[in-house]
Parts: sequence; C-alpha cells; structure tokens
Amino acid sequence: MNTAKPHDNTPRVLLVNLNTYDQPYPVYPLGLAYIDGALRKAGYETRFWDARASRGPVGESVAQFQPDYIALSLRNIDNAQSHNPLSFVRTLSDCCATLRKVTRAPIIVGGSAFSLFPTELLELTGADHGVRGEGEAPLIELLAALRENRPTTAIPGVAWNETPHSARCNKCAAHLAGFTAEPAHTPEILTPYLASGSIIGVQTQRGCPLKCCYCAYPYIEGRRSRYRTGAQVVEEMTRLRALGVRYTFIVDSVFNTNEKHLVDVCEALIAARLGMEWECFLSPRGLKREHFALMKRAGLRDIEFGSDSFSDPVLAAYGKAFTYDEIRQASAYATEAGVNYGHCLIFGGPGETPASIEETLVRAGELSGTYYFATIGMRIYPGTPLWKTHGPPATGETPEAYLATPRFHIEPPLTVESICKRLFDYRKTAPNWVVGDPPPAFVVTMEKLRKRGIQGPLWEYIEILQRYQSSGTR
Ligand code: B12
Ligand code: SF4
Repeated sequence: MNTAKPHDNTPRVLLVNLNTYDQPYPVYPLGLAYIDGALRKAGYETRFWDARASRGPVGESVAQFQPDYIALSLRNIDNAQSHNPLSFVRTLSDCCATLRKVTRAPIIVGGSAFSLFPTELLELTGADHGVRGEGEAPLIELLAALRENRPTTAIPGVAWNETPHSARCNKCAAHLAGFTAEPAHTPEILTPYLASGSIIGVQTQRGCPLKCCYCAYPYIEGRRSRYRTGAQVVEEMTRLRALGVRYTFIVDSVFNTNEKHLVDVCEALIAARLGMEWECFLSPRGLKREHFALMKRAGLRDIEFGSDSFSDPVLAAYGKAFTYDEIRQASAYATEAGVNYGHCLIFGGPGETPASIEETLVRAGELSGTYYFATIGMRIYPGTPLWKTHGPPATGETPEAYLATPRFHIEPPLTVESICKRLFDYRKTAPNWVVGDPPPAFVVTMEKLRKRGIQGPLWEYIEILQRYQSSGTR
C-alpha cells in the first residue's frame, strides 16, 4: 500500500472517470474537466485516469502519481432503459475497493449519478466523502478543510459517513453555485475520445427552472439559471478548435431557457467565425423563426427537442410547458432554417394511454425529415414530482430499492412489453426512429467515420443502418 504523501508542497489530486458506456457514443468527461480546471486554479496538481482513455489500470496511476486525494466521477447510475436495463453502481464500488487496496488518500465521489443518490452511494461504496451537484467550489472547500484538519460536515453539498453505514449529505448552497473556473481540456484524454466517436460537450449555462414531472436535472444542477457569457463560450470553443474539435454538443439541459442568453452566445459565435458546428437540446416553447436563423448562422447543425409526447393531455400530465402546436411550429422553423432535428419522446409516463401513443405515432408520421429518440417508461428519480407520487414517499419502499434496481413508471394498463412491441413494430417502417440505443453497428460506424475526420451526431447513419438491418426488431 502506498501511503499518500506529497513530494513537495503542492497537493495532488487524481481525477478518476469510470464511465465506459459507449451508447450512443463514448461521452467525454466534461464534469471532471471542470473539476480539473477548478483544482488547477486553486493550486492543486492534478492527473487524469480515465477508464476508457488511459493506459494501464488505476492502481498504476496511483503508484506513479502518489495522490493526496482521489476525485472520482460517476456520471451514470444506469442506462435509463426499462426494456434493457444496465446498472453501473457496481463499477463504483469495485473501483473504490481497488483504490482502498493501493492508497490511503481520501476518496471523494461526485458527478450527476452520485448527486441523485449521494448517501446511498456513499454507504454502499465506503468512499470517504461525496459532493452533490456542481462540484467545483464545494470540493475546493472540502479539500481545504481536510488539509487543515477542520470539520467538513458544514460544507454545502458535501456528503460524509456519520458512521460506517450511515451517511449524510448537506443541501447545496447558492453562494457555492456558478462557473468558478474554465474546464481544463487535457489533450491526452480529449483526443482519444474525439477519435472514438465522442462529441465534445460545451456548457453555456446551468440550472433549469421548469418542473417536468420526471426530470432530475433541476435536482442535479439546481433551479436557478447560471450563465456563461458568449465571450466565455467562444474562448472555450477556440481552445477546443485548436485541439481538433469542429463540432460540439451544447450540453445545457435546455439551450433556450433565456432569449437574451441565446442571442448573446449566438452573436458571439457569429462574430468569432470559428467555423465550429454544434448541436443542442431545445424546448419547443417560445421559439421564433428568427431564433433558428440566428442559431443556424452561429453554427447550429442538429437539434434534439425535448418534446416527450405529441399528445396534449400527456404533455400536460408530464408537466411540460408547451403543446403539440408549438412542437409542430418549432419543427417547421427548423426545417425552414435547414437544421437537422429530432424529437426525444417518453412513452408510458403518467397520463399515457394506448390511444395517446397512437396519436403521437400518427402525428410523428406527419412531420417530415425528423428523427425520433424514444424512451420506454419513466425512470423514477429522487427530487422529482414523480418520486413523490410513485417513489418511496408513495410506496413506503426505501430509496436504496430505487438505486439497486432501476425503477420506471409505466402507466397501467400499458406495460414495458406492450409499448416495446408497438414501437419495434412501428420502427420496421420508420427507420428514422431510435428506440433505446442506436443499432450496435452505429458505434463501430461512428468510430470509422471519426477516423476520416467526420464529426457530428450522424443520425442519418442510424437510419441507413436500421433500414438495412435484417429483422427490424431488437
Ligand atoms: C448532455 C447529456 C447527454 C448527452 C451527452 C452529450 C455529450 N456529447 O456530452 C447525450 C444525449 C449523448 C447523453 C447520453 C446519455 N445520458 Co445523459 N445527460 C446529459 C445532461 C443533460 C448533461 C450532462 C453534462 O454534460 N453536464 C455538464 C457537466 C459539466 O456537468 P456534470 O457532468 O454533472 O459535472 C458536474 C457535477 O456533476 C460535478 N462533478 C462531476 N464529476 C465530479 C467528480 C467529483 C469528485 C466532484 C466533487 C464533482 C463532480 O461537478 C461538475 C461541474 O459542476 C445530463 C443531465 C444534467 N443536467 O446533468 C444527462 C445525464 C447525465 N444523462 C444521463 C443518462 C442516463 C444518459 C444515458 C445513459 C441515456 C441513454 N440511454 O442514452 C446516455 C449515456 C451516455 C454515455 N455514453 O455515458 C443521466 C445520468 C444519471 C443516471 N440516470 O444514471 C443524466 C443525469 C440525465 C438524467 N436522466 O437524469 N446525455
Ligand atoms: S425536462 Fe427539460 S425543461 Fe423539463 S425540467 Fe428537465 S431540463 Fe427542464
């Protein structure tokens, strides 16, 4: 066992990314890049160990770098698919056990998945501390407290073990939220991701003020919006451009939460003439024709609309703040502006019926040139209205039960099987539909095309692959 001890006065933090899930493509660890940027700014020496991009096991990095602290990121708890569930919790406990054998450095866990079940995951893995939500400022405070032997239990967002099997977690605080540092993009990590099909993410804002019944984003990121300026976004995209990135994914929960922000970012990108193309999530709500024209000039190439359903009663039950008319209108503007677009749909949530599914499918057939990304059932996440109505507060079960086995709401009389059957049948004549993951061959195709320098989501290839796949079923 290596006893963690600094070689000089600069404290060392090993950043560990565990995510190797490759659907719809490997996702570059942007959250950890932000943590890296904040740590470097605060005077820490950092090194990245990435389960996908690094050579050698994590123990080797520990032995070489001799970190004083380990900052471990867990992005996904599971793949959020009711018909094909995959849990990633074990990866975290296994990694913590491996690290425990080779170092005494405190293990601090964070990330979107950790933020959903902080106390449960801390108890399960025996990590020393955790940080819920935005990690930069709380982590810096936590590390300072650990170095100075000060108590850590009053730091907002921080989770700790009260006893070995009883963890606690503080609420996040507004004064520790916001962009405190620019993300540090390490070429040794970013380049392999780019080569293996990843679309590098850029974040322009955090927080969503809306309350869709199933959505954990406001719980992870907070409800209050925090924005970066257009100039900051351009500065980051310029750095990415120099690293070979020509297409980015704006990872904001919703890019159009605020018209002023949308205009600021787009105008800055137009003025900078970076030649960078991008994709983003948009809400169909409140979008005007001129927004599409502006976004297109700023490099927008592909849109994922968070539409959820094409049936108005279902949209209302899901807590969406728009109607199908707005979806149709936004789709028409996207077509007119010459931007590719797809609609993300969730089948089987509260209010869904066999008839509302048919309504959505009929309307989907009426929109031309669209892609559809369908999810079956609604994953029940803590902090959401659905958690209150269909989670532990309603069922009396423990939150652990919802972590150990991914739980989904499917509105009776619908079942996972009945929705699957309907959608997979429908997809036989609609190859522009992706139900769950894209076809496995897509990841391989992406990697080949990336090697030829092609970037972007390449939805058209999913359509081509599905058109030619023999059976048309799962
Ligand atoms: C954009 C996005 C996508 C895009 C990614 C595009 C891209 N090219 O990057 C796409 C659409 C491809 C995608 C796919 C998936 N996604 Co997604 N995605 C998101 C989204 C909206 C933003 C993620 C992001 O980049 N945020 C910006 C970064 C900066 O934030 P962050 O990673 O959370 O990091 C911050 C904190 O978490 C923390 N932090 C992070 N690491 C660490 C480490 C330490 C030590 C500390 C202290 C703090 C810390 O500090 C960071 C900076 O503040 C989130 C929802 C959300 N609002 O968080 C879901 C989310 C991450 N996705 C989720 C899921 C499930 C998936 C999929 C499995 C779904 C699917 N079946 O397709 C896949 C998996 C992809 C993969 N290969 O891993 C879940 C994960 C939780 C869960 N349920 O398991 C989320 C939270 C959404 C949800 N359902 O609640 N996703
Ligand atoms: S689904 Fe989109 S709009 Fe609704 S709460 Fe989540 S991030 Fe906000």
